[in-house]
Amino acid sequence: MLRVADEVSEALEEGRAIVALESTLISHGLPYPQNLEVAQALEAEVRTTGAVPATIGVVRGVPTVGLNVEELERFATGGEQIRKLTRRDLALAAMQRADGATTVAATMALAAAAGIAIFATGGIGGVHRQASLSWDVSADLIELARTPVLVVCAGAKAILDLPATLEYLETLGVPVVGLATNEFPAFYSVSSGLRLNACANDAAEVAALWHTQRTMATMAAPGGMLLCVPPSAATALPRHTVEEAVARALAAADVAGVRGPEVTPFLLRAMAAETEGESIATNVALLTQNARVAGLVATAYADLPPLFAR
Ligand code: PSU
Ligand code: MN
Repeated sequence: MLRVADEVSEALEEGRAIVALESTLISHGLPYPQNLEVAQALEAEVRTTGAVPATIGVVRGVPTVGLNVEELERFATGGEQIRKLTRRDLALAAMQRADGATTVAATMALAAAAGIAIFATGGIGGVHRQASLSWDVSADLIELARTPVLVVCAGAKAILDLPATLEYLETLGVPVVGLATNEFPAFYSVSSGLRLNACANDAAEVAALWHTQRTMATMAAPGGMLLCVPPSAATALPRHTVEEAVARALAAADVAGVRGPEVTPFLLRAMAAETEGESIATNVALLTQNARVAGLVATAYADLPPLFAR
């Protein structure tokens, strides 16, 4: 039911550091060939910290933790042949032996099933703007509430309603921690104006906090945690540039009548067009940074005493 790459299962057995990576951003979040380059660069970045990368997806129906080189290439070039799978889609894809890229929600579920506790992505899904009309709230948020995985991200994607996303995470009991910041980053931009109530100064402090949460799992905190890393100032985009592009991207989505799982990939493509590719450069830079941070946290976490249920 679950295929774990040899390198990953050896690292699991030996209690070494592992970082899960998702595949939706490869198949549906970035254009080819940047997506393939990024997929490989993220794995390389994790390795520089001494941790083992495990890119997750569903290969011909088999949930796979640690895609190999050929599979990464197929996921990067497959376009619409590769489904976008969130948690609800996993069983159907398995039964139909389909290829599918996993979202943050589905990647968390499969990482936890394999015993991996740390995961890096770009921006999580969240509460969409106008969600009070569309009810479009990403399954990523609910997954954070119930699955014990630390997700390293640059906040929620800027196309979303960020204040509502933060409120909803609070409702769900998910800790949102800033890395050396007290502010929720805005994915393409450093600043959102939204305050966080928890800040960790470095990777060791994040690992200690995450380890503490895991030891308290049965009494108070069964789910995950969000670590927010602001994009580097050198590659971040100004907020007003992003907001203008988001407004035009949302208008285009409205005209095109896009709904459901298509909304996020459509908006990301529209953002790239509106910013003449700048949003892609920012997205790639923050992904790389998050992979490195997750690797550092994972190596610090691996040095802490093992838990009963890791
Ligand atoms: N981060 C990126 N690019 C992406 C995504 C995240 O930098 O494409 C993906 C993630 O897989 C996330 C998904 O789970 O977008 C959210 O989709 P939705 O809004 O349909 O839940
Ligand atoms: Mn959605």
